[in-house]
Amino acid sequence: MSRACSLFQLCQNPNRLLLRSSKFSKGPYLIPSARICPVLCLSKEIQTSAYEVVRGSYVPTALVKPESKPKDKSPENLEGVGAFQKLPMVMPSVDILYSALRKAKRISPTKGIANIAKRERNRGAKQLDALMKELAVPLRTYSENFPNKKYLHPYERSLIELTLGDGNYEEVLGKVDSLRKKVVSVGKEHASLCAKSLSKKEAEERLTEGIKKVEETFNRGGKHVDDLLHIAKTLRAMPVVDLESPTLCLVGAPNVGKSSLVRILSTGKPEVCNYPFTTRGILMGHIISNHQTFQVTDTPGLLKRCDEDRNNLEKLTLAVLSHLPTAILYVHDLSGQCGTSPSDQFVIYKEIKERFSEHLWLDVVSKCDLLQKSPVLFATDKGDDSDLELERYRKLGPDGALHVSVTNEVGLTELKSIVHEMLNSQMTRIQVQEKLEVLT
Ligand SMILES: Nc1nc2c(ncn2[C@@H]2O[C@H](COP(=O)(O)OP(=O)(O)OP(=O)(O)O)[C@@H](O)[C@H]2O)c(=O)[nH]1
Ligand SMILES: [Mg+2]
Repeated sequence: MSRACSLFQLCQNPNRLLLRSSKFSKGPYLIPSARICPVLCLSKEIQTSAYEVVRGSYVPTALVKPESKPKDKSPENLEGVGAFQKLPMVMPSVDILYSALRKAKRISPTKGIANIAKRERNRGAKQLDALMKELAVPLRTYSENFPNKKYLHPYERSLIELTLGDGNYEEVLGKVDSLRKKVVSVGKEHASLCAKSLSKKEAEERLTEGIKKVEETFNRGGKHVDDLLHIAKTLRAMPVVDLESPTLCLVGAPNVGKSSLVRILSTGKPEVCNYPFTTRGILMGHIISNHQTFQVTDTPGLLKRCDEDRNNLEKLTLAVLSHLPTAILYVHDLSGQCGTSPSDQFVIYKEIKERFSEHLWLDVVSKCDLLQKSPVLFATDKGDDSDLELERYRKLGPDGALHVSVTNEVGLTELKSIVHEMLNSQMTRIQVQEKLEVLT
């Protein structure tokens, strides 16, 4: 028995399906009733644009309203972030189909039709029309309420591209919209056929056939709705950034101890492990001090390579630095433990410092408990001894860098105090920027 067919039959006995689909009845799939209301309101607009009751019969009308184009939704505030928290809740495709079938089966023929054949074709056309509408309305809501990527804040645009893959977001939305169009077209075609039936038997057969075809059409594209559900869940889980709160961003090569410091400095509890790229996304923690809230962002590590060769994790780090007004805490590990030699870290550091020179900046040398004898030389470190700046870097890190150890709790009080000062300066910068924006 096909999935489509079984769903149709289960509509006669909904309890069976409820048991099977009970995994969707809890957790992230649960749609709050407040969110359902707009869908129900919209449904009237889509319903029966191509059919109307004429002298007790349900027949196609020539007055088919042209389909209004889905709105190219631009958010009210182009500069803001937070679009992911406003994404519509997407229902699993199987739930949309089941709910649509159940509602369609409840539709009765228009009252007062005495002729049995007329009554049956009226019922059939109305049920097919309702089925089509119940499937199309949620899909239309998704197409209209998932924001167009081009109107998002550049940071959120980068998150979409780097976490979902370039073009994937638009592709899935496009497929959901073409599924809607197919369902509408097949639904209308079969409702129209049903409305032309000459006998009760023929109307019943056409109704069964129509439902089967609409179900098959929907099932063929149901995967795209489920993909969209997955996308919405992924994006909603992204950390929420407040552009008006000062933010500290920890940057450095992989495995240098960034996450360990985020755990010390903020409420954030990122995973800490002794291998590169433990941190695989942007993580957010907070510092709450004197009624002020600051944000702390942990980022994936950066390797010594050109931008074209960078992986999406490294690109996420660069996106944070490029698009968010952050102060930078740059972490250097000169102990040899992290896997990137001090010489390579020096190259990465110089590049990032030059690129983001306008950011407030603090250099920290981590793991100083391991630095009894500096510099720690290891096989991969091919430093050029004639470069004095590099020599100094390999011994002590950049000029003025603060040496800390999470393990031995060295330098942490001083670090917290400098970070606090830096975030206060960042706050002043944000306020000045806001004033300038008001004036221009
Ligand atoms: N000895 C010593 N080890 C440390 C110190 N800080 C961190 N580590 C260790 O260094 C390793 C890497 O630490 P993480 O904080 O995960 O480093 P990361 O920079 O966030 O790593 P990625 O997320 O992979 O880029 C872990 O095994 C930590 O326990 C320290 O002060 N001293
Ligand atoms: Mg980390």
